[in-house]
Amino acid sequence: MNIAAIAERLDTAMCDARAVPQLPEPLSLDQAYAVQAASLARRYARGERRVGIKMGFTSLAKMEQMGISEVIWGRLTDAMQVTDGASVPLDRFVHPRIEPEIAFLLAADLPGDISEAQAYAALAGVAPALELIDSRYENFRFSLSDVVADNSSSSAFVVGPWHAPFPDLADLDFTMAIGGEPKQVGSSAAILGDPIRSLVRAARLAAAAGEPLQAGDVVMAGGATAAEALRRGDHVVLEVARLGSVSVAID
Ligand code: OOG
Ligand code: MG
Repeated sequence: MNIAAIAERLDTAMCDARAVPQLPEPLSLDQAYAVQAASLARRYARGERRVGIKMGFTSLAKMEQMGISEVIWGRLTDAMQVTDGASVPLDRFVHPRIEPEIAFLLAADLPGDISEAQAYAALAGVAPALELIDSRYENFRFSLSDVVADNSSSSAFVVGPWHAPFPDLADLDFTMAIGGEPKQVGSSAAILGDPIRSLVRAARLAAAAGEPLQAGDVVMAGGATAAEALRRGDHVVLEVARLGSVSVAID
């Protein structure tokens, strides 16, 4: 199967919310990112706009849950963004999960090689954020190249109120509750020791792919804890110390 055919298969699985088998032949990582780019090109052709990127497997909790220990990234489009506090229909997804994250809003374009201080200096805002991931593969099982080809399970994301950046994001307590019950608790320290490091990595990966991060982009730093499966009727609230909260409901 060629790159375009695999991209079409994964894009159709996403549009129809119907799972497909894992890829029959293992792709190289470069081929997997080429599939991702080709499947995003299909979305852009339908009128969607790239608004940023998401990082994946930036915490041990996520690596252990999915059995993958390499940092990956995916593209975010405007159609994936859900308004804070809104509801999303469950049938838009195959088998969605939710995870607590931090989002960055960029005030400046970023080259590929930046320091943590440069990353902080480029921030327009920081926010608590929820990522709704959804694998297009049966049983949410995949290899590294499978998940990269599938836009790193990107599906939807919710960003809370933007907070003015402050230069110490390394140890903020996270509590993600579903139906009022705390389901995952953790700290921003779980994200590479300090989530700003995820932005440094994001800048490098995006630039290496020929799509450097730009002013106005949103970067999702990656799940700080394991993800939780979503069910119809769930109301999910994430509270992050000093940043406030963000929520979403599943219809
Ligand atoms: C892959 C996406 C990982 C994260 O925050 O670590 C990710 C997956 O778990 O399906 O989004
Ligand atoms: Mg994530």
